[in-house]
Amino acid sequence: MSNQFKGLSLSSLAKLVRKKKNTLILCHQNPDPDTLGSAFALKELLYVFGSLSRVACCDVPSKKFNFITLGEDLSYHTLNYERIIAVDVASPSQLGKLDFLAKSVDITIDHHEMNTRFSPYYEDFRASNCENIYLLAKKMKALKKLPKHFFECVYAGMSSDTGGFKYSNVKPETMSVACEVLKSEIDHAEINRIMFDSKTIEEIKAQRLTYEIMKLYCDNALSVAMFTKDFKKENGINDEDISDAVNHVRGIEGVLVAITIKQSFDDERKFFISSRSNVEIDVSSVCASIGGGGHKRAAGASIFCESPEEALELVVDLFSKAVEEFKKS
Ligand SMILES: [Mn+2]
Repeated sequence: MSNQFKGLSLSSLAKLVRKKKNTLILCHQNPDPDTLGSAFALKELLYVFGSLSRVACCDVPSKKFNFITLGEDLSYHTLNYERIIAVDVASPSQLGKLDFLAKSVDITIDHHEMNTRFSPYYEDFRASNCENIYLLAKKMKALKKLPKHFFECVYAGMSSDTGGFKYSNVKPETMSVACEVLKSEIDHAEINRIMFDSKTIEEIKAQRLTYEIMKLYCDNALSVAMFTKDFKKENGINDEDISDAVNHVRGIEGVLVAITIKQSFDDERKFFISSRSNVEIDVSSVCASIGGGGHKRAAGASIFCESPEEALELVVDLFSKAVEEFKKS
């Protein structure tokens, strides 16, 4: 991993962010509440210091997250930005179709341990990147000047990346930040209801289908659901409807690692892999071995294969090894 860029301290980051500049804020592809929350919280923070900004993402976010995006259009427009900041983006490939902007990124603010440091960066391996934005605002003594929307964004990212504060990434310091954020009197229950307890009919249908197509390997310790392009078309489900599928196949007793494989609609040779680990199996290093990355217990990658069968075989082989090694240890 090339280390040509230097890491920034929180105070040097604060100094840079304080400078008044038109800013483009970049989110990662398939945007989740942490990247969106980081972007819109940062936008509010920049506004306090007189900088106008626009948020861009290669994919259209789910309408569910309108409380974060305020319904803004996140498509990229070529404008004269004086600064580009990427948030919750671990590598250029995570920018998807906007990856051509990676070279122009001035600052990356991230929390992924596998960050490739493709620009000058600030990193703190917090449970969510939104905590980094909150701590930046605190460092800049801006908390009292920020609107409720800032705190809603931060809370959404924190709750989303911790699965509602229940994943292993939750540390005492996570709860300390959450405690401070809750003092802003946001409606946290409503945010959680929107993110976790409200599903479209298509998502419910996709959930049922996920259990139907799921296969188990390694004596039921590895669960895999493969969504081919044809299967998705036949059943009228899109990738957004199955964004949570990996968590469904993860929730089966005895499963140590859960995987979903999604064939791309645009390029049938392309397959997106999402993986989750219920134990001390580091799925980010498995994903890194095929060009992906993420967190120890939640990681992803994209691979190219000639057929869904080939993709399935490759993925099952790779993760079976990790599962078997863990069982032996
Ligand atoms: Mn994140």
